[in-house]
Amino acid sequence: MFEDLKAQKPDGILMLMQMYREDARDDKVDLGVGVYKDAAGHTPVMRAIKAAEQKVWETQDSKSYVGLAGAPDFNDAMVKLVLGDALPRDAVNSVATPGGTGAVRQAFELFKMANPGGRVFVSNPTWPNHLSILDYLALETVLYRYFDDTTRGVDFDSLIEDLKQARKGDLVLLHGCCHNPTGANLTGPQWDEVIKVLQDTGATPMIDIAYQGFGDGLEVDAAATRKVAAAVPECLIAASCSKNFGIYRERTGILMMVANGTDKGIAQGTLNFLNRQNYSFPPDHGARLVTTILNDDALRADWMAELEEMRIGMLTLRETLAKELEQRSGSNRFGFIAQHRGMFSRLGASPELVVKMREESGIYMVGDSRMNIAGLNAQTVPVLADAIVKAGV
Ligand code: PLP
Ligand code: TYF
Repeated sequence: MFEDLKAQKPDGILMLMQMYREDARDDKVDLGVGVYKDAAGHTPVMRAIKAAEQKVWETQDSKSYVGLAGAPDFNDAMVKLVLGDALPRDAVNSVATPGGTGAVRQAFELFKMANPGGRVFVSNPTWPNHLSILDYLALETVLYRYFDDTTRGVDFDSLIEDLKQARKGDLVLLHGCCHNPTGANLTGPQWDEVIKVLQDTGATPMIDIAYQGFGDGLEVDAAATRKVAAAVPECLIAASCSKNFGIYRERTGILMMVANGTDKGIAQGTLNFLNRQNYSFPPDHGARLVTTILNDDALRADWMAELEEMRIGMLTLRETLAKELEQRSGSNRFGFIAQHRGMFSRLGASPELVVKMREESGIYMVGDSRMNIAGLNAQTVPVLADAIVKAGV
């Protein structure tokens, strides 16, 4: 039977990683996969994670199963980190998941269980895995306009026009902060307008927040998620610990579900059921490290300080790149790079120019011209600026 299997479409970002590895040039620049890198191009284990690992190693006396929803103290700490005081704790149902992707997958499955005929509105563009998981689950997807190719900002009027087409029973997927792949984000007042549309249409929001702390800071980056969660009767939130704790391979994330008006036992029980069907108990090691950090004042302060160093470093790279491009192009048309937030910026170059920059200058960005800003350093910013101007972007 397996001979009937068809080749699956590979992930373009992971393919690019492979191409980069195979490129023999030593001046090549990796702006591909969304992994934080320091100035030496290394993805470090954060100091607080190292300390938490030591603490867990010294004190953990069992590796027995935890619970289907994951450790309660992990759930509490993460709900607090993401939602702050926006909602009382018992208004939020939650389960630990394998990474943010696990949370996204569980959220879509939950939606499909609750409303098999519902549609999922996703930004155009969005993270490719959103689309491929939706397609795999055979959920109807509706793209809403998001990015303005001219300004490289959010095409807000079109976004609102498209979101008004959603209705009760539809799911509207929003990026909580640091939009992947564009780097263009809604302002506070724009979020208020989106909330108004959600309230008017009755559509259910789902927020994917994978980069809290990478944009304008831990609190500011969570502000929109908190505002949405407090303003609507039902919502889903998928959060990842991969980036802000630097624990990519540990697979640590959480799905939160606000379901006012639904029996709490049924809401939480359904989340637990979905975990049980898909992988039973969620991974605990990364979750234990995160909990150890969030519940220890000194570790938490050190984690926040290192995260802030990373954020400021990326912001500085953005500003330097925008400045270097202004000098070389004699225009401020690249100013959007300093306005974008998070790891990514969509440059707005054609696929042909992306290939040209890769072949001629060894610059590896994703085919849609998404650049991982953390892939740069003081030496490679001018190299990239030269390549962009030389390619005629
Ligand atoms: N959502 C978005 C938008 C992402 O960019 C990522 C990135 O990896 C994730 C979710 C999930 O990440 P992970 O499953 O590694 O936690
Ligand atoms: O968008 C990114 O680069 C990150 C990492 O299949 C990633 O979110 C990329 C591809 C993938 C899983 C994660």
